[in-house]
Amino acid sequence: MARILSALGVADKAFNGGDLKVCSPVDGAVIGMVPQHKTSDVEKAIKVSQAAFEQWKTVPAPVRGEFVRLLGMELRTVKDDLGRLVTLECGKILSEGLGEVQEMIDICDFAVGLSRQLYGLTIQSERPGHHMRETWHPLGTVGVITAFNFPVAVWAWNAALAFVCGDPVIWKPSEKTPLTAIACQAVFDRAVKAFRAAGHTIPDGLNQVLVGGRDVGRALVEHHDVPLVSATGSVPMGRAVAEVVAKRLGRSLLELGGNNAMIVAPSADLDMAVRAILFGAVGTAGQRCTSLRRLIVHESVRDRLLESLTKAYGSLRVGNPLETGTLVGPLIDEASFTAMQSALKNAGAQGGKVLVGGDRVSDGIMGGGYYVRPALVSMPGQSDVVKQETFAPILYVMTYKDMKDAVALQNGVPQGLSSCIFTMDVREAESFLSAAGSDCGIANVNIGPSGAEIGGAFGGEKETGGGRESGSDAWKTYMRRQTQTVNYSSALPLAQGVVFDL
Ligand code: UN1
Repeated sequence: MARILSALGVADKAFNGGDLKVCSPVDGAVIGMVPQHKTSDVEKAIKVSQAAFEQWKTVPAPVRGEFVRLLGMELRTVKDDLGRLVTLECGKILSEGLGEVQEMIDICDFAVGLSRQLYGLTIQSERPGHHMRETWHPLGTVGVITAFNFPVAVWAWNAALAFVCGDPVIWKPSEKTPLTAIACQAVFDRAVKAFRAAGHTIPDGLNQVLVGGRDVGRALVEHHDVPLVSATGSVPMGRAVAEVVAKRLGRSLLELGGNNAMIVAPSADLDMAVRAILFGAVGTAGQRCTSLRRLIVHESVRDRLLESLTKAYGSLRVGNPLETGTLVGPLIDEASFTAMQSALKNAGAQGGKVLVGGDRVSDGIMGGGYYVRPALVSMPGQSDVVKQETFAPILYVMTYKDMKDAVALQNGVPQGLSSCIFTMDVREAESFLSAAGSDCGIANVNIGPSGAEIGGAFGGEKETGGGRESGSDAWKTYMRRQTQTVNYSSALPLAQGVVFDL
């Protein structure tokens, strides 16, 4: 642990001697005692951030992009160590830890290109000798609140865009995963050094990490000098953030819970569906906001699909996420295990039947990790427990007769993040993607609901919060739009033909 942190350039005092105890979900061992910030530090950080903004907003966007290019280069050199640290701190298997760092590199590359493409518009004016345009300007400090399950990539989605858009970032990571955040700050600092060595100017404090609890998060969210708060996490957390930000008429970008479904139609390639279901439902031990939680399968293929799935579930290797061959690592902590057990109990009370899994795994497991066998639960319908997001590997299975009912089930939950259909029927596929189909922010055909690429806008509707991060034109949220009208004539005509002469 100490070796990885020092390889990443993290100073000893950043993870020793503090009062925030960080435990690895892999074996429960204490891997850091991190010093925490106080609410009074928030005000200081915002001051530094504002000063950074004054300078950074005047740097040409392509030069800001050059900084993000260097950040991407630094990330490439630390991919192995940072990926391993992600695994140690949040428990996802190493391949996914590395994948998360790759996602950071990808968004940096995307942002570099974007830095030359923050395009506005020209607009035809109704008045002679006038022209109009729309220009995007830097917005100001972006407060980024992230969850334990994607401890580094979600910061990168926000930060890479914020930096090219001309905005500083103040990052409040999950209290469960501060070490990876501190490591990212060290990587960031090296990119700053390289940028300066190349003769560029960059302000101090363009990115700052605030480690702390709810009070620190709240002070950040409440502050009127944080024009945008981008928050990832649970629905209750997002609701609280949205209320506070709305009260001061700030902008929030929310990426909250998902309750993602797959519809499996009679024509589906079942072998492929099984593979997609496995990655979707048990990958990251069911702790992605995009994890597959509901299977809506046509009654004619239910038995065949469940037979293959039960078999596949039975042979999943649950254990040390650092070992090759492991597909399911630990849950983040005991509370998560308890929540899973209580969801399974509720499912039973609501007529569900556990087909496989759900139990704690202790064979060959080290120390105090909470490892579970992913559960497959057959449900008679979409009862309350199915409508809730339980952040654990539970997959509820329901059946349908008519595609219309399947889509109604898919849409019949409060969350609206990701969705997918397995079918070979182009009518079914296109209907699912149509306005009358999936109501989610993400809708896929013949791939699972998780593991989105960075190029698309990421986020969802309803209780998922409506925000969009990452690719496409998500950058617009990080900038302010200005409509400009220029009169190059010698007259002063008013719009709408209004006459106002002395
Ligand atoms: C999350 O779980 O908060 O689409 C983000 C995915 C990943 C991101 C998940 N690219 O599953």
